[in-house]
Amino acid sequence: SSSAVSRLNNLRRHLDLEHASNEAARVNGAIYKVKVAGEVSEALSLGRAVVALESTIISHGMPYPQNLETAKQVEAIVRENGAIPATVAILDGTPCVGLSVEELERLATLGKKAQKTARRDIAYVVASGGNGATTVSATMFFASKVGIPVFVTGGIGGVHRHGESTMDISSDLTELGKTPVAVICAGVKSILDIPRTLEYLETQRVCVAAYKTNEFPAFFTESSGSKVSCRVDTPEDCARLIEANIKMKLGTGILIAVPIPREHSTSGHAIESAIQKALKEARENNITGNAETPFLLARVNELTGGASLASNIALVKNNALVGAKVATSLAQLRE
Ligand code: PSU
Ligand code: MN
Repeated sequence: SSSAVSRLNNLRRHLDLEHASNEAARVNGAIYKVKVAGEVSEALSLGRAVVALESTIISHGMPYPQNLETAKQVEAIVRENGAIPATVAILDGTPCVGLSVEELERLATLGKKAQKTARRDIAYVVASGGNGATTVSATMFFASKVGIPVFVTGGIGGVHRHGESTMDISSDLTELGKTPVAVICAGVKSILDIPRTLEYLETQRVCVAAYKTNEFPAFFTESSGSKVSCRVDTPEDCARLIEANIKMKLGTGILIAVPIPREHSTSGHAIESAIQKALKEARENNITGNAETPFLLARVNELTGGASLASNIALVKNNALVGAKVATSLAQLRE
């Protein structure tokens, strides 16, 4: 049957990958290869649904112990909805796709002692045998490498406010321009410049879809005032979009923006004043580069008395629910 043929093809692709990574990776006696968890590799070889998850949100995006609790709950939601979770991180220099509970605990307790690992940082963390928590750009790289087309997170990086002069533009956006993985998020935080982020994504040729809305969401709130050109209303719509992108070999990523459920959104005014204050503090204390996003996230949380963290946790869980359904729809479509 056609489904048996497609399973066989999946298996073949999978074996090729393992083979290629073993061959190509031997340099100076060290084996530079990606460690794929058993259940993840099995699901991939059988063409079953897998959802990739990032780890900077654990180490730098949330405080302990909420980070660990959330990471475990997100994995549980993915499973309850028919997919296998694959959290990505670099542990002792080895890139891992799919972590055990002990490994999640290790990352959560390391917190900011883990290295925030964007795409540019991968070689250094691997070469120095370090512990790296992967951002959206690095997670996309590994998801694509092992053949996971769906990836769930909270929010992605973007063009920072005043990015037109500082040139602080997250490599998440360029990675979306060159890696065919669908990233499911709640939009972009208003610590960033949302209209410029959308302009930059267009330049990078990225399809930006909004889920059950025509407007791009702003992470803590449903609306940003910016419209998108693509609307999706069901997991099946998302799966067809992802499949079209793969079949057409466009090579670019897809951003699927799911608005925060209304009952969990934090009042726009409270957030905006906290963001203004945090941005001013960042400027006064000269906090720039890859330290800026973690600083702003932590300060906005403190200034809103934990309200922003509660919203953040709720929206990540909602994204995990949608992402798992998208991954299962996609697996069905490809049978
Ligand atoms: N936005 C959030 N939470 C996060 C991040 C962004 O609401 O944890 C993390 C993600 O890992 C994202 C990274 O990929 O920050 C972007 O960092 P930068 O702005 O330095 O590129
Ligand atoms: Mn940056």
